[in-house]
Amino acid sequence: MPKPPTTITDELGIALANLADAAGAPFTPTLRLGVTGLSRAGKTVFITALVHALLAGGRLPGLSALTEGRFIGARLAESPDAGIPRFAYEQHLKSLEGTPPTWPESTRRISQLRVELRYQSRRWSSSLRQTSTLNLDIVDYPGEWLLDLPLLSQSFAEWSTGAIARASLPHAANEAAPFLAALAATDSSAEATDADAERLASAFTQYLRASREDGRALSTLPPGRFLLPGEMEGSPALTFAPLPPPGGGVRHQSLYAMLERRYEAYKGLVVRPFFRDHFARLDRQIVLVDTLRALNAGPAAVSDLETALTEILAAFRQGRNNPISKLLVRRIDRILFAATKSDHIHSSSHDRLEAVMNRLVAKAGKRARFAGAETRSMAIAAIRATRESIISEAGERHEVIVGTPEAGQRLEGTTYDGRTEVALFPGELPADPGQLLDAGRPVALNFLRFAPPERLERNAEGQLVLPHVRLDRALEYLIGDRLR
Ligand SMILES: Nc1nc2c(ncn2[C@@H]2O[C@H](COP(=O)(O)OP(=O)(O)OP(=O)(O)O)[C@@H](O)[C@H]2O)c(=O)[nH]1
Ligand SMILES: [Mg+2]
Repeated sequence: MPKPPTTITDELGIALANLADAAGAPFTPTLRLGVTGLSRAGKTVFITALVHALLAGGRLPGLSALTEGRFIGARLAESPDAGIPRFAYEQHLKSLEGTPPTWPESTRRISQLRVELRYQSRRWSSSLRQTSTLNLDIVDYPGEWLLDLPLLSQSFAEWSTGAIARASLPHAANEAAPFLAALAATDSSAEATDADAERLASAFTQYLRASREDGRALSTLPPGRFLLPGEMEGSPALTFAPLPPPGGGVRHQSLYAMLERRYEAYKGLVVRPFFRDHFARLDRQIVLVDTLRALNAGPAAVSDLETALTEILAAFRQGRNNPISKLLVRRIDRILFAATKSDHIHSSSHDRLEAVMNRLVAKAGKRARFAGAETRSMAIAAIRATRESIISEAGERHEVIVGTPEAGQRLEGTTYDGRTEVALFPGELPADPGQLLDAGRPVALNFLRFAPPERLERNAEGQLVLPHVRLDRALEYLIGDRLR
């Protein structure tokens, strides 16, 4: 039985925060949307595109409040938490609209945005319709930090055993070798020294960094702050590494005991507050998964992604709410599993992409549904960077996508310069998603990263329209019922 991720004090804090939320906004319902996704999954782009579509009246035919003519409009509202930086919406949008357009930078700190949505409720007959308001709160954070959530229910010994076992797997041999060598040269029951701790922590960080390179695309390696330390860089809470538990008792002065204390400090100072303040108070969740990047890297990366998602999602509170639980514990009652960047493949393959997504989150989804939450899988692209076309070659028709690969992207000996448009046949996703986890039946796939779309259309008010794939349907699933 895994330990709960929170202590009783945390629970009290969470309940008080929920009560304060309720008391602070007695007349305006608030929906906290959790945008969950590993590093580079597409969280920042998704939030920017979603907010832009709401503010600028983007093309959202799947959003019923809009098609029924009940959606009045949206505006950015004052943030409810004075201590959290504001999501740099304008800056992210500016980079997407620039010449040439660029994707927003990878996120380095937490930020939040509140969007106020105004609509006419369906509950009233049209002559009596009143304007209602829903506050939509969205938090953005570096994906690396998400990897830490499973640590909350693991002791140092448990985490160490798991981390060393995975570093010893054959597919990790290259990147883990220096760390394993440093570990072999260490006596964990010897007197603790800072020099030893620093040496091990630095070898471990190198290993984490190497596993995250594109070709490997491994996902499950906490601690997240080792790669993005921020102002905590060099502090003891960030200077530890997994150690094999020593035989016999653990002496207080030993290296093992010191690293164990630091591991617990990391959890107490970094992970628990992050979880308590942001993840324990969500109403709805979209889980963004860059399925295609993992597929590109092969079966080891796919199975790694599956493990990471299952472990991370186990840390969330999912289930049905009743009026009391809504006030105190607050549960996530609806989860959308979204395969992102689906514009990297032709829409005729989107069904298969959704099947792959379903397979990756099968365990996590089952657990959530068992607890009473609703789930759905969807292939989406927050911003569509490609168009579709058909190429005939030697009598065969291929469904291709056309776009501009980002500068430096390579395929079959060609390195792209970021300006040349190409038609690409990325390969076919297998009908049986199980094949993607099977090293014996390799699937040849070629996905490239594309630059954001250029020459965008403008709507009647002169605002840019960002093309997307099913962003509207994702939005309808996540908030549609709250705009009724
Ligand atoms: N084609 C396409 N590419 C996308 C889309 N969304 C994200 N990307 C690509 O994925 C990259 C990462 O997207 P981000 O939104 O920054 O990812 P993130 O989850 O915020 O990543 P971190 O901040 O590092 O955790 C972008 O730079 C784009 O290259 C999309 O809808 N379509
Ligand atoms: Mg980001």
